[in-house]
Amino acid sequence: MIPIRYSAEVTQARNEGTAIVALESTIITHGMPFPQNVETARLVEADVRAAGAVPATIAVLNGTLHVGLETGELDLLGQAQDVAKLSRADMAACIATGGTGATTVAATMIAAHLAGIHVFATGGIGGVHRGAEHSFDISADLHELAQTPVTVVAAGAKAILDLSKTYEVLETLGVPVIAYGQDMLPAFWSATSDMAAPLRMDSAAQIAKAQMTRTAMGLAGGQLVTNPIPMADEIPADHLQPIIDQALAEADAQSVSAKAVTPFLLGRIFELTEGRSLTANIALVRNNARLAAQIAVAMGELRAAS
Ligand code: PSU
Ligand code: MN
Repeated sequence: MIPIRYSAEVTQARNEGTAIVALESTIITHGMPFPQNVETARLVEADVRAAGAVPATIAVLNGTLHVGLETGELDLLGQAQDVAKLSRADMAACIATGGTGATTVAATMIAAHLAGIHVFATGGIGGVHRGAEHSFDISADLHELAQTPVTVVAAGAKAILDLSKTYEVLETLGVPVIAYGQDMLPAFWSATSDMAAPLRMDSAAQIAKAQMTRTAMGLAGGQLVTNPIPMADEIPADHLQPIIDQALAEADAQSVSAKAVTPFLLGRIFELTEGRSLTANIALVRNNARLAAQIAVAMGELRAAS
């Protein structure tokens, strides 16, 4: 009885057993400016297809949960004003009241799981904000990773966050954090950080097998795959640090709180880097889409072989 609509492409993939990769929509409505948001969403979908899987961009449109957006729907969402930012707490209410909302990492995981999709690509997950000991601002994305069986490919947690507290919470919640192809955790716009990754894997097949093993063992939850931004596109951490500090100070001075924090910080960092943060963000999401597609294809092959 959930009003759910699959795009034509996703319907066909479900019928034929083609690998599917979920994509979120908050990055479109709240994470990037128009028109780069729509252009990026299209490129990311094309990257998934080029790697042999089918993209399913997820959003709630007029009370219907959409799994896969048709061209016109993506255009509308990318330009719409006052779209809600949906997480676990408010997705059902949005559907029930006929609203329109973009899905965060947490809400996209829930929708993906409902649709039988096991892999999801985004830019960066939410996490523990700096100063969380005062604000208690910890993204619902972390708890979602602990309970919903979807592998999330991201370039790490966003570097605006308190990264060490974010990874401590993930460890406490029992979420596997896997760095792809390197020993250190990436830091969103930067390919590396000073933190060693809890786990390292070097192939999509290993990552696929790890998620399937978790599920077979009856362990709830997904995995976070942290995929470093390609070196050519990264912004070195020491260049970004003063800019992030300035954006954080401005958010504090203007009492920005709750759901508005992350969009405010991303927007200010875009302005302060004169667009460089957006170029990097686009490169890392596309890179994540390619890896997610490989993982989804590998899961399909493992399932067929078992
Ligand atoms: N990745 C990006 N840009 C974004 C996001 C992810 O490159 O804007 C979004 C995701 O939807 C994520 C959300 O779930 O930011 C985190 O918001 P919050 O910190 O309010 O939980
Ligand atoms: Mn928050």
